[in-house]
Formats: sequence, structure tokens, C-alpha cells
Amino acid sequence: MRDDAFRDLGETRSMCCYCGTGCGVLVQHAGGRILGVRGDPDHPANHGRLCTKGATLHLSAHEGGRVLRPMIRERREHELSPTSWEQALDTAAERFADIIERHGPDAVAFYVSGQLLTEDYYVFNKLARALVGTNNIDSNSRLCMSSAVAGYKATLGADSVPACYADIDEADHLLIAGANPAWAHPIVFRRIEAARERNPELTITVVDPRRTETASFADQHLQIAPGSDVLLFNAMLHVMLWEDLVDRDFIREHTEGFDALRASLAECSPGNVAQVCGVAAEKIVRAARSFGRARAALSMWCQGLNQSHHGTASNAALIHLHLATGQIGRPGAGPLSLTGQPNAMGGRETGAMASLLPGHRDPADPADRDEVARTWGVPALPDTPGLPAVQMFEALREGRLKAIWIACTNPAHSLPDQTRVREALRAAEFVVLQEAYQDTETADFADLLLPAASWGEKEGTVTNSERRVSRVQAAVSPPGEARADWRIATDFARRLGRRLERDIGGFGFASTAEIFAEHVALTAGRDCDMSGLSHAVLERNGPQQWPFRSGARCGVERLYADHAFPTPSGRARFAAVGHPSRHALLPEAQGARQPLILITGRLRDQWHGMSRTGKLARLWGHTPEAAVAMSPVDIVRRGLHAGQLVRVENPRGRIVLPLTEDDALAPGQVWIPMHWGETWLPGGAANRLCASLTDPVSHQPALKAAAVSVRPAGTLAWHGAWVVAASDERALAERIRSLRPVLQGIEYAALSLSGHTHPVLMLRVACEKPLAPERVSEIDEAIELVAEDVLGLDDVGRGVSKRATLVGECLVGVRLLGETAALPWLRGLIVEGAPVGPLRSWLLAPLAQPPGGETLVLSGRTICSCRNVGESEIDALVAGGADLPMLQQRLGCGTVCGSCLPELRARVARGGRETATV
Ligand SMILES: Nc1nc2c(c(=O)[nH]1)N[C@H]1C(S)=C(S)[C@@H](COP(=O)(O)OP(=O)(O)OC[C@H]3O[C@@H](n4cnc5c(=O)[nH]c(N)nc54)[C@H](O)[C@@H]3O)O[C@H]1N2
Ligand SMILES: Nc1nc2c(c(=O)[nH]1)N[C@H]1C(S)=C(S)[C@@H](COP(=O)(O)OP(=O)(O)OC[C@H]3O[C@@H](n4cnc5c(=O)[nH]c(N)nc54)[C@H](O)[C@@H]3O)O[C@H]1N2
Ligand code: SF4
Ligand SMILES: [Mo]
Repeated sequence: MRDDAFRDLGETRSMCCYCGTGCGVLVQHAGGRILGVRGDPDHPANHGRLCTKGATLHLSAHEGGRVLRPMIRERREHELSPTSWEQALDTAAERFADIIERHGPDAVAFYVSGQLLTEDYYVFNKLARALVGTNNIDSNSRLCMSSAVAGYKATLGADSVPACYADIDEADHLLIAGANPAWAHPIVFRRIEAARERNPELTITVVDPRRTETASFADQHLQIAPGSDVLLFNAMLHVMLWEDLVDRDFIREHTEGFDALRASLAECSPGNVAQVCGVAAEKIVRAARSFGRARAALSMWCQGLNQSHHGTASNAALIHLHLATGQIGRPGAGPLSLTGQPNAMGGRETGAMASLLPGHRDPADPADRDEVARTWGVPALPDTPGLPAVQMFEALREGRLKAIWIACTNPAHSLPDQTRVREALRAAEFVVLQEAYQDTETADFADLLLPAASWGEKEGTVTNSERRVSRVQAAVSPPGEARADWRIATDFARRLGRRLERDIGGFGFASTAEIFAEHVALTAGRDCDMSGLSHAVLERNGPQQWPFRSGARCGVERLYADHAFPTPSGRARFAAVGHPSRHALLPEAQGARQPLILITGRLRDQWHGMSRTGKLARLWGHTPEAAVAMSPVDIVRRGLHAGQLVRVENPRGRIVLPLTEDDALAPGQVWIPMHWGETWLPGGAANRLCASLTDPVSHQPALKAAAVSVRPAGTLAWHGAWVVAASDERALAERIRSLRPVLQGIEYAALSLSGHTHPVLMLRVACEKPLAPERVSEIDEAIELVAEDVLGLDDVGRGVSKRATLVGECLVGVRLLGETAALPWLRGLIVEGAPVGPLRSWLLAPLAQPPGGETLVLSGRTICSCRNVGESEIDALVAGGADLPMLQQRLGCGTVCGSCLPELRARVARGGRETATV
């Protein structure tokens, strides 16, 4: 970057748009372009720190791959083509009005996102409920936090997270269940590391079927059988009762329902549940004692509990431990659910979900509906229950719903049972998608694609896991014709109002500050009261926790200090949610045909469908390729071997992936990260396999466990690969997009990136027979395999065809068909970008190693993505006796964001052996 680009460098205070930790950032920009990002030293959630994803936000802030203009599809078989905003919004209003007039308001639906800002959420909710008159508005938070909402309401009476991050420093016991904050909430994890550093008395128990980095850090890891958490927590409670570790005064004074629960605990002795839970009775006893004897016990959890068909019961059973021991409302004590998305909490506060209304109100309660209707100036709000996400797509598939408006989420990747979801999107009469990026899987189904402003370009507010509201500021203008989400929603609402002759007003907001003011007014007197907040207050005084009542000087750090709970009796409840029968722990039975449990979840450096992180080569280093992981025991038992292609299958679908070995998994389980959608795996991705069974109370789908089989994909005997250097990430987006149609129908096709500053794109395919020459040329063209100098080799008889393309002395691309042994080192050469020298004559040879050129082979996985340090460099030093400070000093790894610290520690502890945590 030339110096003059920094001349008028400005810094704008904003927020990281990834996880619910809610880290403050300072966006550095000049000349209308974002140039850098650093952690906001004044933000109380992160005190200046950022993880791998937050620290690379600026690198993804460019026009490459963005939707720049509204796009319309005239007919389903046509491509999307550009149109004007005027035309796009008129079309949308006309189609929605027509469907509403013909079929009623419940024939349309809005499917929004925990990544919208509070102001966006607010106007969508008002649009659906007040203007259209339907409760069919739901959010991807249904897949994420709805079991936590239901669990809190069932026990504490309201959906308010009682504890806060400061409690991490005050606790002397941490129970982390079904969460891997080392990867999914890294800055929360940095706080846990720091707390343990300061307080050696702090003990940590982790409950997870996999030995994650979080589990490796714990004092005790309960490697639980998937789905058996309720039994485990009940067994812990059983021990606490038996050993008199409960707080009888607290139970008597501040709770109700304990006797009924106690009666049901009889059968949950540690001995009784040990086998089902897969955890030795002594370990359960130890976990119960650690929690029950703690001066202050804090619990954290996330999708391992929430994404289950009994997620509400799992949440309640965990909160019961706090109620039975009085571990709530004191410093260091309480339940602290980790929120997934940056503003899932804002969605809950604005009530933009089928089962909620603004200010944590209830759409089933006539008084609650009346209060909101009065504020919105309409006679009444609809009383027909709205459809939660999974049911919404089912209704679309069955034709009960005709049109859907999707904003800031990618359901053709993230919902379970993708075959049906795609049928639903195809069956819809009209699909609107409001997106920042062009190439998401859902865009294939959009009749109208509306360009949304994204991170760094939009402003409003968000609320993080600890109820802290922060102001998000825009640093630059959106690219092309992209617009802020709230503005798109209000522009549409005004047009729709006119068409429906229901112009109710209320959508004339001139700014997000006005929207926020209306929103906070609706929270007055509620548990989430933030009537004392405004954009101006947040700008002046910084981020604030709610409740923050009108006239208050500050918010409330920790709830329920007075032990008064928002239930009719004022007592917290031991909820009668029961526990699932031993036979119903999982959403579906395993059997001879599908003997394995598929667990899905997150990687350290990727974000969901990867529309942003997937385009940054350096974020691929930690997990370079999509794969399905299995325990070494199962691999041997099944006669498989790491590296081979396997079919992962059940009656819902079949996908093909390479197999990797992972001793962090117990036998009987396989693991596929949720991130790679059909953009990266055009032959089919994990959510083809996940079941859409939902929890009866929270309606959250059981995304964490599906029954599958894994068998060799031996018939896919013909392999091919392309590797090309892309000049930059912008050029990449275009290639990835144009590849999608030409890869249709190939059973195994996988795209991935490598490189640190210069991205290198790789495509691998496997088929039963060699690809037809026309298909090969189409792929060559889409992937842009062109150069000044091309070396070629064709052996038609063996189905072998190879190309190596060079610019000057540097290899910039290869295509290897029918024979791919040299792929790793050729890819290494392209990533290095160095002159090929004497290797030129070997570029097309079937050699697994370059002659005399070992140094050119890539150094394995990247552990530290900030300093680009690979596992082989680290292990070499560790083998020579290096400890963590020495690694940091010699290689620089683990000195910037700290996301790799757990892995560095593990490698030092194991003397450099592969930790296989992927
Ligand atoms: N890097 C990264 N961070 C993210 C995200 C991301 O995409 N990438 N997404 C954000 C979002 S929206 C969310 S919701 C959070 C999710 O954050 P987490 O829930 O922490 O992440 P997951 O990997 O989905 O699941 C956590 C763990 O649940 C375990 N698990 C599976 N089944 C069970 C079970 O039956 N019982 C128990 N006790 N554990 C089980 C899995 O093995 C896994 O290790 O992450 C947020 N942060
Ligand atoms: N198998 C399996 N499936 C899962 C999960 C799992 O653990 N396992 N986890 C589930 C969970 S917890 C979650 S939260 C979901 C997440 O699933 P999704 O919501 O589908 O995930 P994202 O890829 O984050 O989608 C957000 C989209 O918004 C776009 N976008 C970014 N910024 C903006 C903006 O400002 N405005 C607009 N309009 N668009 C923008 C992005 O390009 C992206 O495509 O996945 C769920 N699905
Ligand atoms: S922990 Fe990482 S992803 Fe989450 S908000 Fe902070 S910087 Fe962003
Ligand atoms: Mo989530």
C-alpha cells in the first residue's frame, strides 16, 4: 500500500460482524475504502483483542463477489439480470400484494437473521405484523438460540441472560457444555485462559462428545454420548442432593417445582446413567462436586445443547443446577448462554421471530398484542401463530405459503434436510433474497436479488451475549447500488402499503436513531427495558448492558441479585420438561443401515456459509479441505483408510468426501464442519443429511446429530484436479461463481483455497468415468486456466490429460486429469510463486515428490493464520525441546490474535505430535 493511501486515514468505531462475543472494532479507512481493522481497546467485551476472523475483516471488505445492483429473474429458467431499484421494489410490492389479496396475509413469510442490526430487525417485524398482518416472520436464530430462549422462559420466567463476561473472572468453577468457545467464541476463551492464569483454583468441566480444544483445556472432560446431556445434568443433581450440596434455603425461598423434579431424579443415579451417557459414574460425581462445592459456579453452553429435539429440556436441566445450588445472581455465578450470531439478542428484543413480539412479549397473549398494536397505530395484531423456520419451509414446499422474503441468511445451505428445502424454494411462487454476496446457494432460487450493504457500510446497534448494546457505525459507503437492510425494508413497506391500500404510515423513518427510539420505547417496563438508551447515549457513554431504564445512569451488570424472578409467583421454576427416554436421545434411531452419528459444527477460522471468510485464502490454512472425520478405531474396524473418498449417506441424501482420522472423536461418531455448502461442494453438502425434526417447545431443529453410513466411494475411480493462482480475492469470486453451473452432476467436486496473501484455487473431482472433453473445456474456461506458456501431455487410452501453465518462469496453473500424484507439490509451487527452474521438465511427470525438491512441498496445515506459521515448522521446534514462549519468539506464532494458543500449547504438551482436532 502506498503511503498516500493512508494520508487521510480515519478510524470509525464499529463492531465485528461475526460471533455473539460482540467485539468492538476500529475500522481504518481512507478515500472511501476500508484499509485495516483493529480491536477497540475501549470496548468492554474484548479490550482491543480480535480473533482470526475479526482481525481479517478488512481483507474481505472489497467489491469482489458483492451484489452491486438489484437483479431480477424474469422466468425460472433464466439467469438473473440487472434492474433498477424502482423496478425491483415495484415488482416485489406487486407480487406480494397480489398473493396477499388472493390468498390472505398468511400466504407470505419473512425469514430474517441474527446478523441483521436491531433497527433492520425492528422494521421487518413491523412490516410483517402491522402492515401485512401475519406472524410469519422467523429468523435463523430458530436454528441457533431458540432452545435457550425457551429454557430461560421455562425456568427463570423471561428470556434474559443473567450472567455476564465479568463473571468469568469471579467464578471458581466453569461448566461448559455443548460449546467449543476456543473456536466459536475465541475472545471469550481468551478471558477464560486469563482467568485461569490469575486464579489457579478455577476448575473447568467440559461436556462434549468430541475432545475439542476447549475440552483439552479443561480439568475434566466428560466425553458424553450425543444427546444425553439431560440425563447427565439430572445425575449431577442426584449427586448434589445425595451429598447435600444443594442450597435448601434458596430452593425453599426462591423456587417452585423442586419436589416434582426430585421425584423424577430417583432413576438418574450416576450408576444408572453412566452407560447411556458414556461417562463413568465417578466422573459424574466429580463434576457434581466441582459445581456443588464451588463458591461461584458459572455455566456456558451453545449448540451442543440447543440444536436438539429436546433442546429446551437440555437448557432447563442445566439451569436447574444453578437453581438447586443458589448459584445465580452473585458475582461469578449463573447461567451464561453463549449467543451465536452478533445480534441474535437484538432479534429477541425486537421480537422478530414467530414466537415473540417486541420487548420479549408473547404473540399468544392478547394484552401483549394490544400494547404493540397501539404503538404501531393499527387496530390489532394477527393472532394466528406464525411459522417457525423449519415449518415455514415445509409450508412453502406444500404450497400453503406462496412467497418468501429472505434477508441476511442462506437457507439453501444452513437449514436441515436440504433436498426438501430446495424443493420448497422451487415450489415458491416468488422468492426475494436480500444479500450482500452474489454466489450464495440461496441466490440460485431467487426471483429477485436485492443488494444489501454489509459490514463497515451499515450502521445501527447490536446486542451481544451479555446483554450489552453497542453502536455500529458505517466507515464507508456501500459498493454499487447496495443499500442498508432497514432502508430496503421500509422502501418496500411504503410501496406495499400503497398497493394494499393499507398505508398505515409508520415506515417514514429518516434514520436508524428514530427506529431505535421507537424500539426502546416498546421495551419500557419489560425485563429487557432499554428505554434509557439512544444512539446518542451509546455514542457518548459507550456500550451498555440492559436493563437500562429511562433516567438510569448505567445498565445492570448481572440479573436476579434480589432473587426475584419474572414469573407470576416471583419464584424461579424447576421446569417440568421431563427427560427424554433413553431411546429418544437422538432425533432418529441408528441401525444396521445407518450405524454412525454425524455431528456437525464449527471450525476456528470459517463463518457459516463462507460467503465472506471462504474467499480469504489465509482462513483456509487451518482446515485446508472439506472432509469427514472418523475415529482411528472406526477406520480400522471398517477397513477404511485416511485420504480415501467415502460416501456419507442416509435416506435424505448422499455426499462424497475424503476421510480423515481424528482421535478427538469417540467410536461410532463422524464429524463434518457445517461450513462447506454446495458452492464449495457442488456434489452435495452436510445439510443434505441433517434431519429436520424439531423441539416441541422451541421448534429448534436437531442439527447436531443425524444417523448415517460411511462406505468407500470405490466406483469413483477417475480423479482430476485443477489448481490456479488468482491475482486477488476479487478475481476469485467471479471464478467460483462461474464454476457452479459447469460442475453440476459431478458426484465429488470440491473447491478450496490455499496461499496466504495470494489466493490459489483448487478444484478436485472424482467420477466413475473420465469427464467428457467438452466438460473439461468448460471447466478450463470457468477456472481461467490460461497463461503465456502451456505444457501439455495427453494419453487418451489411459484417460490421462495434463496441462501446466506458466507466466515467465513461474507456474500459475495445472490441470491433472486421470493421474494426480503430483498435485501436492505442484500446488506448493503455485502457492510459493517462485521460478520453477530445473523442475520445469518434471511438471507433467507422475511423481508424488519433486526430484530433489522436498523444500517446495507445502508445510501442512497453518496453525497461526496471522503469522502464517505451519504445523511442520512448529513441530520441528517442539521436537527440539521448544516451549510456548520459545515458539512465540522464534516463529512469531500466537503473538497476534491468540486464536492458535490452545493448539500451540497442546502441541508442546504432546511433544509435537499431530493433535488432529479437525
Ligand atoms: N469460527 C466460528 N465461530 C462461530 C461461528 C462460526 O460459524 N464460525 N458461528 C457462530 C454461531 S451462529 C454459533 S450458534 C456458535 C456455535 O458455537 P458452538 O455451539 O460452540 O459450536 P459448534 O461447533 O456448533 O458446537 C459446539 C459443540 O457441541 C458439541 N456437541 C454435539 N452434540 C452434542 C451433544 O449432544 N451434547 C453436548 N454436550 N455437546 C454436543 C460438538 O461436538 C461441538 O464441539 O458459534 C458462533 N461462532
Ligand atoms: N448442519 C448444521 N447446520 C447448521 C448449524 C450447525 O451447527 N450444523 N448451525 C445453524 C446456526 S446456529 C446458524 S446461526 C445458521 C447460520 O446460517 P446462515 O444464516 O445461513 O449463515 P450465513 O452464511 O452467516 O448467512 C448470512 C448471509 O448474509 C449475508 N450477509 C452478510 N452481511 C449482510 C448484510 O449486512 N445484509 C444482508 N442482507 N446480508 C448479509 C452473507 O453473505 C450470508 O450469505 O446455520 C445453522 N445451520
Ligand atoms: S470473538 Fe472473533 S468473531 Fe467473535 S466477535 Fe470477537 S473478533 Fe469477532
Ligand atoms: Mo448460530
